[in-house]
Amino acid sequence: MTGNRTFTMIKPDAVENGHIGAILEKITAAGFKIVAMKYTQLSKRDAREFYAVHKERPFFGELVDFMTRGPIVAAILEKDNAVDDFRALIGATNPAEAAEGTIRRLYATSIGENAVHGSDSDENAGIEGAFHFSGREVF
Ligand code: 3AN
Repeated sequence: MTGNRTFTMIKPDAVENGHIGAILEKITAAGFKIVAMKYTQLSKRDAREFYAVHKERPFFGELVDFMTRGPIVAAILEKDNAVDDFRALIGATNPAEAAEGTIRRLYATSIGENAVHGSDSDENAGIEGAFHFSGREVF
């Protein structure tokens, strides 16, 4: 059985480029309900913890610098089959390979600065949502 929640961030590049409104419009038009949302900025410590699975990758330092350089929008989204449907809506990690009409194809500039995050499993959706929101805010 697949879960009905996922977690997203509109990343600093998309915020800087003025795409918050357009991205939220795509998300809600695709049938996702926004369960919780906040405009915030990650500290280096937050970003290192959030992306800890990537800490051995060569781009880790770059990823942490990028994710902390400006504000983000963090949100928990609800829809049937939320994780997979949201990954389809955002498109491939590399915007050059992302399908036509996907959020990354429309708004991302590179593999490193790719506009949005989407959880890759139900388990990670729960962990990532809990990282950014307390139970009181979410339920
Ligand atoms: P996704 O975000 O599509 O799940 P992951 O989990 O492979 O992709 O990568 C997490 C984040 O790390 C990406 N969103 C991107 O910002 C960054 N990233 C991935 N690959 C690279 C790369 N080759 N160079 C720079 N940053 C990268």
